[in-house]
Amino acid sequence: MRYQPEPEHKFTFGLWTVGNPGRDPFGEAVRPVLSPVEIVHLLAEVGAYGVNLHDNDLVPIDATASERDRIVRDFKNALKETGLVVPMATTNLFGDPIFKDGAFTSNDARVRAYALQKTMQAIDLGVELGAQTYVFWGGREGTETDAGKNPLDAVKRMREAMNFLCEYVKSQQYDLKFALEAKPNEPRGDIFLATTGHMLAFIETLDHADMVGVNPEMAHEHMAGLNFLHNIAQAWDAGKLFHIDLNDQNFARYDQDFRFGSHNYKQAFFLVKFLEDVGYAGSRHFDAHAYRSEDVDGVKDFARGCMRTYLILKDKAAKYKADAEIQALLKEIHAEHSEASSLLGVFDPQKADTLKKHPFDRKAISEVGLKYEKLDQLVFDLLMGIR
Ligand code: GCO
Ligand code: MN
Ligand code: MN
Repeated sequence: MRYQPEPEHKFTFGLWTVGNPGRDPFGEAVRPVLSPVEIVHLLAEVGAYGVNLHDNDLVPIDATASERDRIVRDFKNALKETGLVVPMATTNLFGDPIFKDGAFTSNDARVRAYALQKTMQAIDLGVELGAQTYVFWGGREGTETDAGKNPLDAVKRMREAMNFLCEYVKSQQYDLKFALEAKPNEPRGDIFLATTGHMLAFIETLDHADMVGVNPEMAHEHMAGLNFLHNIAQAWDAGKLFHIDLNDQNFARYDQDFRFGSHNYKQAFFLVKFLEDVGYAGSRHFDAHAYRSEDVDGVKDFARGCMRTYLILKDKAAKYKADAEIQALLKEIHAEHSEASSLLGVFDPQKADTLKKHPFDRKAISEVGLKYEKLDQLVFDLLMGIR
């Protein structure tokens, strides 16, 4: 069957995504709360490859040691039965009231220490389940007023926590990488390290920068009005695209977490095309949830839709490559001007001298139209199934 998800596509969902019962700040749950075991079976039914989790999506924060062991055992059995894997895990450092003013950036040393303790335990759990990527999303690491918290302290505390946890992973000899996920706001008024670009710069200041990359989320960059593809390209160029959260969202809105491709077809297309072109080999993780209008069947429609859309766009990307008219236009647009390109590249004094004397016909160069209108319309036709 066409557009059928296969394990090789590495489609994953969080327990919290398909498990989202539709609760929001204005209303109660509209769907039953599914157990982790039920969610694993649901994901297997729709054809997902893996399931990711926060510590407390699986083990309640107040569980005793024996409860924990029973829950983890049942969950592992469900994984075994279905063949699903757990490629990524993370810590819930935002749900419990103790984190009301952040975790690693809290002003209270007791909260910061508890956050480290909770994360070390959650890392142990993730590794026990087979995770090789560990995500950090600092949902509560921010402010509503800058009166209470010093942003300079916050960045230093965040660094201290990351350095501590990298050392912890090394001391345990875990095969685990960290992926930092940015979001500009919500649930805090402003969240520190607001975009993927901020995260990339921050990572370079860490003691073990090689262990740490990013987990960019499409909706989060769109909330900030940014071009997701550009940020993904920069992360890829830096060798830091360790994980990705795919979803969708109208620009400049609250965190909508819509089904992948539900809103911005074109951005989603160029993103899929990029991931496939460069050979991104990590999980395609859908961090989204079904509309609040849906029941459990609607949740399955949502999950199938995320994967189907990805595969349709992947197919469109292949068609783009095979389309003679599009390729001819691209060839024209990217035509080599060898006389000029020989003057570019690595500096040498001779080259600089030649370049300084080289005549450029500014008028002739600028008079040529670039045909992007034509190309973009061809892209539209392709996406709409006209070509
Ligand atoms: C959000 C975030 C989260 C994180 C998750 C894993 O906006 O709520 O995207 O879903 O991705 O907590 O870190
Ligand atoms: Mn989100
Ligand atoms: Mn996310």
